[in-house]
Amino acid sequence: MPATAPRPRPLVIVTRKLPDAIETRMRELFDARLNFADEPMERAALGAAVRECDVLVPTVTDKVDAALLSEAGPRLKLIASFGTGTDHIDLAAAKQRGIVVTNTPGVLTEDTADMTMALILAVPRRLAEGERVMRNGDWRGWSPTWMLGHRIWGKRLGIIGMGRIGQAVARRARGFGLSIHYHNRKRVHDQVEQELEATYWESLDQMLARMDIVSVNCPHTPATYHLLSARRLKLLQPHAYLVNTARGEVVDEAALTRMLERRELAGAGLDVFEHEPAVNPKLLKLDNVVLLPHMGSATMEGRIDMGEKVIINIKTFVDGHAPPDRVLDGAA
Ligand code: 8YV
Repeated sequence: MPATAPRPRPLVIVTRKLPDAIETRMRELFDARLNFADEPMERAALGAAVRECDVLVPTVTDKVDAALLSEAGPRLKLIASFGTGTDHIDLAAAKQRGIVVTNTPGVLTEDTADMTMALILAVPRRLAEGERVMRNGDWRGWSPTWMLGHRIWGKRLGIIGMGRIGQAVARRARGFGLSIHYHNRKRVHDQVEQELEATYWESLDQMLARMDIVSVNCPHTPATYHLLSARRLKLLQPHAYLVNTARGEVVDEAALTRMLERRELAGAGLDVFEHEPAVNPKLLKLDNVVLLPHMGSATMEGRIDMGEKVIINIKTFVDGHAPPDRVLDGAA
C-alpha cells in the first residue's frame, strides 16, 4: 500500500504583527506567513493573500469587504479574525462563499472594561487636563477653586449594550458608587439585573435624557450605525459625559464634536473614532475630551489570549472540526 501523503500544512496569512509567542506557535503549527513590518497590508497585498491562502487572520485595520472576498481563491475557507468585533468583515459575502468566520470573544472583556472605567473617571475628574498642566510647567500651586471636576459617586451611568463588556463595566462602576442603567436589544437575565442592581430602559431615548454618564459598549452593526445620532445626542443633558470604547461608527462623530464645542455636552472620553486612524481635528482642540488611540484591549496578556484563541480556531478547523468561536459557520 502506498504511504498516505502527509497533509500539507495550511497556508495561514496573518495581516499584522502579533506577539512573538503567538507568531512562534503559528509557525510551529502552520505554514504561517507573518507581517513583521507592523503596518497594515496594502489592498493589493490583501488581494494577493486571499487568492492564495487557506486561512486569513485579519484585524480591525483590514477591510475584508465583498470586493476583496470576490478575489478569494478556492482554498480560502476560514477567516480567523484577531479581535472580537467583526464589522471590518462583510459577513454576508463570506457566507455566500462558504467561508467560516471566527473571532476572539471573552478574552478582552476585562481589559476593555478597565479602559472604559478609566475614561469614566478621567473625563469628569479632568485627569488629562491636569496632566497637561504639569507637563507644560503651568502649575502655580494648589487652589480651592481651580481644576474642579465633577463627582462620580452617586451619579447615574447608562450603558448602551449590556453584553460581556457592558456587564464588566457595570461591575466596576458599582464600586465607584454609580447607579447602573442600561439599554440593550434584549433585557438581560433577572439574576444579572439583580446582581448589578441595574435598571433596564427599553427606550434608549428616555434613558439618554436621564443619565449623567453614558458608556457605549455595543458592537457596530448595520442596526447600531449612528445609534447615537445628532437627534439622540441632543437628548443628553448638558452636564452629561459620553464614553465610547466600542466603535466610532456607533456615534455621529461630527454631531458629537459640534455639541462638545458648544458645551451642549460636558465632555467625552473616546477610544474609538468613526474614521480611524483619522480623528476629527476639532476634537483635538477641545479640553473637555480625553482621546485614546483604540487601546481598550491593548494589554500584553490580552493580545496573547487573543492570539491563542485564533490558533485554537484555526487548528480545530484544519483538523476537521467546528472551531469554537464561529461568527459564521460557512454554510451558505
Ligand atoms: C481589538 C477591538 O484590538 O476586538 C475588538 O473588537 O476593538 C480591539 O480591541 C481589535 O479589534 C483587533 O483586531
